[in-house]
Amino acid sequence: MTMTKSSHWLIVCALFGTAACGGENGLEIESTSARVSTGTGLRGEYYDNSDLSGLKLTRNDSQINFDWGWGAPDSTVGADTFSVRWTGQIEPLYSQTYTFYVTSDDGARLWINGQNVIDNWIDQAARETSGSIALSAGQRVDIRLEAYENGGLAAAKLAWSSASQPKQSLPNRNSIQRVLGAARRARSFRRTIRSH
Ligand SMILES: [Ca+2]
Repeated sequence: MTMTKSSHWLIVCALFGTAACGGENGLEIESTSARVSTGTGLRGEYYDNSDLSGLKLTRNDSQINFDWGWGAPDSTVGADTFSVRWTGQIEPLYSQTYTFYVTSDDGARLWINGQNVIDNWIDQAARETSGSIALSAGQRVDIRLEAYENGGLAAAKLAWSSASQPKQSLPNRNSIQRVLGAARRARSFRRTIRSH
């Protein structure tokens, strides 16, 4: 991928709040070759009941890629009846139709930019569902994912893809690290130029 001054990369900003984008909870790097902005993940609210009631825990999740098995996400919620709401923002790299994939056990539902793209709020074994929405490059939109567990095994995973973006977990820490590395190299290169 060729980085240009106008390039944008995935932005995931926990809604602690939107100020996390470039704020003290986020990280923003400007360089001559790339604009990189990353947050700290999505805010996860963990509820002790399967209907998003009984809030027990709020934490930042850097990636939604959970396979809880027979267990619970935290000791404060029951292993067989809990639910989670994740909120934050994403910034796509391309002006394209994006497909979002949610694997959940049991049910889940997903909103992107206020639009309900996945509605699968049913008891089930782990299964992947998907939904699509057109997004604009560099335009941050809200994301909200809700999932619940109602007995047996439990899992919640989130990924996205577009015509130009292979399917990847969301947020994708590897991508962020790769771009941060490129930005640091660009800064180093600039210093090298100045010193000669
Ligand atoms: Ca289950």
